[in-house]
Amino acid sequence: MPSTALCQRLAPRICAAALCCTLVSAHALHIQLQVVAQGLQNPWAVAFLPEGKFLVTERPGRMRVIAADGTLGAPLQGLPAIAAGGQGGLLDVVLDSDFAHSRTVYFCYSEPAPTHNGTNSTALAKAQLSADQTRLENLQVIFSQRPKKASQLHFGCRIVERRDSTLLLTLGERYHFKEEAQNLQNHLGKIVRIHKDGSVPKDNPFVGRSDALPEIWSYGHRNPQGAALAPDGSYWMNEHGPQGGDEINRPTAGNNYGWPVITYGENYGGGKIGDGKTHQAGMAQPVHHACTICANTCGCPPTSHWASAATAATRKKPNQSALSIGVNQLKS
Ligand SMILES: [Ca+2]
Repeated sequence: MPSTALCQRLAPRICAAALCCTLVSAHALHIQLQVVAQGLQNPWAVAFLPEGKFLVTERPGRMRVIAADGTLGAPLQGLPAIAAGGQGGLLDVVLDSDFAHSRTVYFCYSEPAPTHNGTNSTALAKAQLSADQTRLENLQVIFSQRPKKASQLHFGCRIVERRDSTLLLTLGERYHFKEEAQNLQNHLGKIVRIHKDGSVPKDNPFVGRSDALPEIWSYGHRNPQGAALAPDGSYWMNEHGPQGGDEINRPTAGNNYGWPVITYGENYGGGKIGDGKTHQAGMAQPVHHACTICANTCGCPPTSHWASAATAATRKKPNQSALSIGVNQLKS
């Protein structure tokens, strides 16, 4: 495993790749990387369609169907307005568990304020992929992070459907507003749980509290950009921490994951964050923390039966145009 000192010397992306490789080798994963498509700009997420096709987002605001042989489809019609810039744009996409019948997809993105005042926030939308796979139909925005902020940073934006058919969406604290991750009256630095129609599940942890928003599932997050269900149905995520403090967490209902009060990292360029604490009563420790953990499925915990996890391995490389898919076949 790369040492902390080595990580601090290397560019984050290089270190991320090294850590991914190390995690893979340490747990006897067998990864075969294969370039399946080229000509994409900032590919950010991939969902696996029937017949070997791929549904891929590009951060500048495009979603495409890619054929099994790598042929790029034209950008789908029907997307909402997207505030592309910095870290923002069209980000995650997932298929509904009933996609085979409903053709429903969920995607999240940086949503501009309707007043065009330069602010934005993460939003989650649902739509149906048309039968000819050329457009999105019946678009509905089912969640918008509040408040909107004038920032191009820390959108979070990973969608996971739980086995109870609710959706979990990760939300960043927008970088300049890190203290708000502890404020239960907004959506900054939170994970929210909603029904597929956008309504709030009655068993969410803060339902009925006047001092908290009922959508919130967990809080105290920085920029959570990786999330997945483990084979046992438990929810795991990883989040970009400050320098040297990326985390893997297993968020459960109502828990506080500490940012920015506790952290293992420091400010970029040096200097402690807050009081420099790593522990505090009432705040959960990460399952794992490291200098750099890439925010995709290769950063998720190894388990005994990841049947066919895949990762868009290029999503953090701004100039990369190819989509590489790694399929692991875990033996341990
Ligand atoms: Ca934490």
